[in-house]
Amino acid sequence: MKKSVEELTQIAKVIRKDIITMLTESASGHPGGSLSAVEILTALYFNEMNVDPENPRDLNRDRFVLSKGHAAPALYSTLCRRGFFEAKELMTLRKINSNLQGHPNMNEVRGVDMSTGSLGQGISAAVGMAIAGKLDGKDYRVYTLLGDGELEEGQVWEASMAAAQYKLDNLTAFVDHNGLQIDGPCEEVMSAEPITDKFKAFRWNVIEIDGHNFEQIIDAVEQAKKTKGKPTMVVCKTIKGKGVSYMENQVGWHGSAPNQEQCDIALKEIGGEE
Ligand SMILES: Cc1ncc(C[n+]2csc(CCOP(=O)(O)OP(=O)(O)O)c2C)c(N)n1
Repeated sequence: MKKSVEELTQIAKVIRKDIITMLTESASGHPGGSLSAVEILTALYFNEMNVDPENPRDLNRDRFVLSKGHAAPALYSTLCRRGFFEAKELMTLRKINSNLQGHPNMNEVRGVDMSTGSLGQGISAAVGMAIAGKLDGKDYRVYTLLGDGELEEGQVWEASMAAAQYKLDNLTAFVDHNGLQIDGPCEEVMSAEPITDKFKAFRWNVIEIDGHNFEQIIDAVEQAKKTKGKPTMVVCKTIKGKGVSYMENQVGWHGSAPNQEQCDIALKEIGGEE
């Protein structure tokens, strides 16, 4: 699927509105880090990735691992709008007996390639999938999305060393570099800076972009495909809570849901078609 930038922009609005309405309905969840990741997910699923909603376990499909699993609402909406399941299911987020639990479950949700939620583990699974692709002689690509707070996990750096060691040029990772984590700015809690230099030192190809700019995301993905012998890390400058003025850059919106009044304001601000 190759949607134009105009089409991607419209889809991103739908996904942002889904995130807000899902969280309002569930009265819990993570809006800030879901909203910062919307363009990255939209570009992957609606422009780049080879996936088939009719055959979600196709052995030759591209894989995506949401390593920052708490951004599940963004992934659920993206999969839903890409055709993996019906929109009415979104409103079951975090309810008892729903498939759409607070963090993604690969055994229950069509299109989810890895169960995540424990930060640091997703990239490690993605490395395993990329190694498997090489061993099986397949040409699928593996994508994974990490948070910048998540980079504080030692396991991320073990996975990164392994990815370089095994020359995983079929692996493209993104850091959602919104500068905030659960308790405050990453700089104050536990700085992973300089992120770009660290991944370069770990022998990755590293690209820095604006994570809300579709042209730059698509271009980075293409550059990654052309890079042979090493994995690519795309460090995406983003805004936590992007698209909702009262949530932007606010630590307090990491893990709290809007009420109905706040929901109405957010939906109006995001705009787009009804
Ligand atoms: C191993 C582990 N430790 C702690 C948590 C709790 N936790 C959930 S989100 C979060 C902060 C993550 O920050 P970041 O990766 O920057 O995510 P974003 O700001 O993009 O939402 C933490 C500590 C977790 N999910 N897993």
